[in-house]
Amino acid sequence: MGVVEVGTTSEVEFTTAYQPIVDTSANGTVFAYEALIRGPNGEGADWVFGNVPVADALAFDERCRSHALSTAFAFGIRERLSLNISARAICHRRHGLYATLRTASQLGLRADDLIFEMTEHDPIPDIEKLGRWISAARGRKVKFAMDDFGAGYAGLNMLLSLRPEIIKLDMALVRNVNTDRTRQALIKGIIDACSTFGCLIVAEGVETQDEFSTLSMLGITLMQGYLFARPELARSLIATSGLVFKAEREAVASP
Ligand SMILES: [Ca+2]
Repeated sequence: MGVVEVGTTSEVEFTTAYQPIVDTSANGTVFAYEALIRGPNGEGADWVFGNVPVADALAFDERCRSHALSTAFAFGIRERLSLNISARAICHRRHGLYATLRTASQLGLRADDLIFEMTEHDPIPDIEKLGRWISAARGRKVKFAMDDFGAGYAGLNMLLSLRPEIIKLDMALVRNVNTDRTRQALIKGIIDACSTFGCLIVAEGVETQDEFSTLSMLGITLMQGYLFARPELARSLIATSGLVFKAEREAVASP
């Protein structure tokens, strides 16, 4: 459990849970674990960040990524790690991307095993500057994913400007994809566009066998969601990994 003092009078307790992104073309092996911030009793990220003063948000966010790295290291998780970072934080000199890379280096974790999921809930004021920071980080073999693609501001302009290695289709696009031909057509178009620059696609929030089957038919092999595994704390992740993999295999074995 991490405890971070914020502001002058308060502190915030948090921990990290990990949810696998599975490769359904490889018997459901884990492609990466996404690190997700949680409260001490399993509260969601919004609850945790709701306790953090706005002025401390970037520093706290960086502390969360450090905690995710050190916890994964302590529990012997050696798969790729996918870390959430806001587009604004990437460029922050003190609490941004490079602070996280320094932590990874101190732990002996390889930069090319790290994926940064760019989240953005506000417009990006200077996308060219962001692109320069991302290009520089790619020199260290770091990979970037565009999070929640199809929701909010994570849209076509970012895709075209930043050319991420991975995009994560928002669960709003995935939900009931099996019964909605418009969603299927949109996803086909995204797959076509991404294939022109070698961008991988992850479907987020996959919950049913029917969604899984339709996404597979469309050609998506990387998936994340309750159908495969819920976010788990590192300790229980190790203890239940057999069950996680069993669920993945059953899902993959379906049509
Ligand atoms: Ca994410």
